[in-house]
Amino acid sequence: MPRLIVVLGDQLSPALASLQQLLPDDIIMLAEVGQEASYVKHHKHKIILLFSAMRHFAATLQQQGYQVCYIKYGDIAEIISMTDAVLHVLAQHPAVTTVIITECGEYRLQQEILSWQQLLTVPVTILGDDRFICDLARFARWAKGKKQLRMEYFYRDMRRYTGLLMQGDKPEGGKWNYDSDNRKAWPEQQQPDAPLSFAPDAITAEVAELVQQQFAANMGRSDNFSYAVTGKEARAAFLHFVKQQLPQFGDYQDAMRLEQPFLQHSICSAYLNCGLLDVRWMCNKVQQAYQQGLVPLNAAEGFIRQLIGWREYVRGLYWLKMPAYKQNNFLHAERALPGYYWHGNTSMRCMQQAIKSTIDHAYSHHIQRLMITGNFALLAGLSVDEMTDWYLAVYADAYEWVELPNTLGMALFADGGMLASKPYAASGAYINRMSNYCKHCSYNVKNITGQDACPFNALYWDFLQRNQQRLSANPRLALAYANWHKRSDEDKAHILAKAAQTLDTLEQL
Ligand code: DLZ
Ligand code: SF4
Repeated sequence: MPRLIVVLGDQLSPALASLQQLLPDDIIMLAEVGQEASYVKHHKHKIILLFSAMRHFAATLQQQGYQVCYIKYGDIAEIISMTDAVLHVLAQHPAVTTVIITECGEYRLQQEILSWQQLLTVPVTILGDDRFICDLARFARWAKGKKQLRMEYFYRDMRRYTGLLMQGDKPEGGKWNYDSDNRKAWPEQQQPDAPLSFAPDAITAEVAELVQQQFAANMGRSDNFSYAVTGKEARAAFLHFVKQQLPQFGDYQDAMRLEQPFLQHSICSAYLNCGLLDVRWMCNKVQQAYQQGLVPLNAAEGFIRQLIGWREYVRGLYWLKMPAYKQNNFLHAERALPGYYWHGNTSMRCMQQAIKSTIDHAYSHHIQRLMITGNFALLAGLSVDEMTDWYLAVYADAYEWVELPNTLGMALFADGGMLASKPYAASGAYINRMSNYCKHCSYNVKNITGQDACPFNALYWDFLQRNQQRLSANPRLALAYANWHKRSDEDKAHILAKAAQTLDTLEQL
């Protein structure tokens, strides 16, 4: 008797729990549906990546002899949601005895899937997603009774649990974390190696055409797509990174450079988050490269921390705290997003660069997301709802489990410090230290007031002043507040007036 195995667009892993149970009679369903493709205005590259990778994944299963029911976008007008798709396939295959699905990545869709238990005439089995190393029960046990859920302690547990970069029960090299080595600015003359890119094949070209027709108004272009769309290609892209970029990944993790959107970053998060790459395989490759003396410890440790520390931690936190987490707005940030978040036309060179790479590649690296577009939103008090929707829409790697804690918690401090120990607020000086943007900007990073002053500067002080009641007790902000209070009343008034004027003319910056 066949069972129906439902595979979602970010579950494209042969080792997926539900596919591990596959029997010869079973039917596998993948569906391109309007609701998933439109719950935010996804970047064109994100939709092309998923639809093309889904079609390739389905074709491989078919070649292996499995029965796959694939619903293409728009082929059956009545199918709008995953629920519609499941009902449609069940009606076509009345012999199906049960529906099997691996737990999904977003609370919104989880609620829909849970409703199937009542809606469908056959039972529904939801399996845990063991593509993550830390299952949700393990995370909940770790979190239980803790006042603060600090990533660093979770990460150490994960190092012990996985044995990655461990010498017995001691961390490799004697320290858990080498981040203090990882803040170098990019050297003036150095040219980064490009990440591996892939010319669209016939399947991708067809999908790109579809996306151009159906999602014309969404961010990005459909004629410059170059992501991997199969597991094989994604593994090649990652191995290229390990060889070419990883050796210097640590050193320049936080660096930013004009017209260089990728630097030493892997650009593999989109592959990992839709299932084309496996986290354990990636970590083992990085560890091997370290053991073979091909990459230094600060690079290997920094990269592995992103995967088994940060990534697993935000996923655990998301499921532990949802749905209430999404309602947080600790700093009462409500201001509308200026238009340049969508088109990138701003004289602020740093913002223009971060948004340009977002438009061109559905990608910008973590420090651009945190310290440029995120920092600006934090300082200007931009709406948490609008910002979280923006991040979810514009990045090819974004699903709510990873996007929400990173945006709402880390970048916007809207959870009041559940995730970050302080707001990542910074003036232009930080951006100037970590990039060459300010040298090519019409604003002057040294000035706080005056016509040409860098907008980040007055906004930074205004942020501290207007949130004084909520933030001044934070010991990690003590120095910043002391510096603010040292200023004369006249000085403060000038700065706050400049910030008010900046906020009034936000759209024109
Ligand atoms: C993001 C996305 C998009 C754009 N389209 C689809 C789709 O048509 N079909 C599908 O199964 N999944 C899609 N996804 C990914 C889902 O939104 C994702 O599985 C959930 O957000 C849970 O992480
Ligand atoms: Fe950004 Fe200010 Fe530097 Fe211009 S001067 S690039 S606005 S930080």
